[in-house]
Amino acid sequence: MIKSRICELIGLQYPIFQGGMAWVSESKLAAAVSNAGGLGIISAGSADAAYVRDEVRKCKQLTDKPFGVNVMLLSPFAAEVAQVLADEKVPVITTGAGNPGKFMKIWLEAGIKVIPVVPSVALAKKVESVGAAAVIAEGGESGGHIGELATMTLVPQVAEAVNIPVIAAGGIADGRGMAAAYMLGADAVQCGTRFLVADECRASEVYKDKVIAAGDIETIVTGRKGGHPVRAFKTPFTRKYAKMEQAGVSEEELNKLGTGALRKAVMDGNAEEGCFMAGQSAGMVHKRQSAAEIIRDLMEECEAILKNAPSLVV
Ligand code: TUI
Repeated sequence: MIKSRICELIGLQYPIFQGGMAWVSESKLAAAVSNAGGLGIISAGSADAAYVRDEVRKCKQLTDKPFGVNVMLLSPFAAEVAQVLADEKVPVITTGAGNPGKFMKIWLEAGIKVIPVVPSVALAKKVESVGAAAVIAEGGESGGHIGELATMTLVPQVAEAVNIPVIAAGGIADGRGMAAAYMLGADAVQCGTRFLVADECRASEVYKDKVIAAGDIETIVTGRKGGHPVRAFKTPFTRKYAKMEQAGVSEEELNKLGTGALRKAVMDGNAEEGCFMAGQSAGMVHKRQSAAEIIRDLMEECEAILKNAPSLVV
């Protein structure tokens, strides 16, 4: 058993969050993770309020355990999704790609535990001061939209700066990373890439095969120039995007190329035009498993490492 304040706070068996991945994390995956004792998270991504309400209701049918919804704050539908989540009184909301300040009031009034992703100490302190229940400190090893710092440096600095629990994310895909996160001051971990290959995950076969086949230097970051850096697998899409970026192509052109590219990867398995977002930990993901098996393996590995740790000190 690993004790964690986050388990008591949310009512979880295990201190493991499944990252909210746009297009990927739907109710089926989230419910499977929650039923296995972790925190399953539905991604609202850029979807509208009707889709999100439907997914939340499906998840409530599939599990009686706590689950969360991730709100991507750059979404044009963020405000209407925020209201639906307050109406539905979802147990947990995580946020990404921005400061959730303007939605805190309606979420807290609905009794929701709000757990923002923070890329810096400054935002961690700010959201703590307005009522966040915990923060997810996500380093740049992660997939998708990323911040500046790495997990190794971000987690201890955030843990020192706030009193609320810290969930470490970015580069964590096995029990070794989970044990390390504890040493850095985290109370739990969030994994995205490892859950991409879960049996219950809807990602296309092509997407899952890419994760399993990935080596250590298989990802690239594009979009730094436009201020929205995104980590994804090196594919024809990212190579083209990177070239256009280097050539100084306008934001508008780049956005045109990027629109729909994640959907093409997740839903169609389009290896040519798809944007396959994934973290650096893809190189550590070797097999397909159920969500319950992933959680069991993470816990067993982490516990074995932590139990053995005293032997390192003589
Ligand atoms: O959000 C993510 N990962 C994502 S979002 C996404 S969809 C997207 N696609 C293209 C461009 C942009 C987004 C795919 N993957 N992770 C959490 C995360 N949040 N990473 C970084 C941040 C972040 C960045 C700045 C959070 C807050 C923030 O605040 C800035 C401020 O206002 O202080």
